[in-house]
Amino acid sequence: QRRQSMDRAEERLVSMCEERARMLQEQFGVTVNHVHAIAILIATFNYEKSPPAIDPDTFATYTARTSFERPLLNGVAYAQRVFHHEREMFESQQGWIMNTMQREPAPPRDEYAPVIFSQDTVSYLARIDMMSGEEDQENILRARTTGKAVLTNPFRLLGSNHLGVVLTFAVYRPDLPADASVEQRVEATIGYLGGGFDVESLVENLLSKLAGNQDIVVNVYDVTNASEPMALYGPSILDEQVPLHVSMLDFGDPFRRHEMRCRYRQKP
Ligand code: WA2
Repeated sequence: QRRQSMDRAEERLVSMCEERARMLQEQFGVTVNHVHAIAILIATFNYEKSPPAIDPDTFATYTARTSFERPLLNGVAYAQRVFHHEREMFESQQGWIMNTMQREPAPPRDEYAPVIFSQDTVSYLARIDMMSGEEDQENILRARTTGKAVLTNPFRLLGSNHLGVVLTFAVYRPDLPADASVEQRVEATIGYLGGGFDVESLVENLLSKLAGNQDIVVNVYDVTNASEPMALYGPSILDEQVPLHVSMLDFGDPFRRHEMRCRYRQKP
């Protein structure tokens, strides 16, 4: 009798965890796909058209109207690749000076990634050289060599200070061949499109709508380095004795591993 109710409790934990993991992975996937589509939109409409076919207001309007397609993202922004020798010309054409994330004028470097378009929800990214942030810079470099969606380590996002991860796609000149080498990819890179997965508030909101939410504790980790899991979502765990179910998560960056760990709030 006792044995059977234990099995049922375990089964319920497994099914609640798997349901949540599938749902989160699904919402991640649709969000990544839509950001990918905007990257192609920019490559199509903003390359070598003079005047450019997308301006900051058009980008803000389009991204606001399509935000329902990106349910877990705090917003989307486009950073243009600017080389050092182009900086003076760029800044005088834009009529502003690029800043670092610390709100200081960007110090000289080989190249920059100033945000020229942003959704209103992340308007604080405007004019920031995204290469001035460690996590964003790593993403930019990995996005352009791979041509794939890339994610950062968990960190606290600008603006909200919520725990999350940043998604980046490189935007290439449309003449990039499908079988391009790494060198060709880097050379053909014209900018970067991305945004922050606000895991702390948007995943909370997602999970809070599910039945049985009061009964379990959910954590999400980046386990790319299996011996050093990095917390991405959920309360810190004190009681390690409670039975646990682990569901795999695939957020679409093959370089990273994520998992969801679920347990009952109290022993069943
Ligand atoms: N987006 C939102 N919040 C952030 C953030 C970010 N990056 N970085 C820190 N907090 C413009 O990789 C290009 C968006 C990065 C794209």
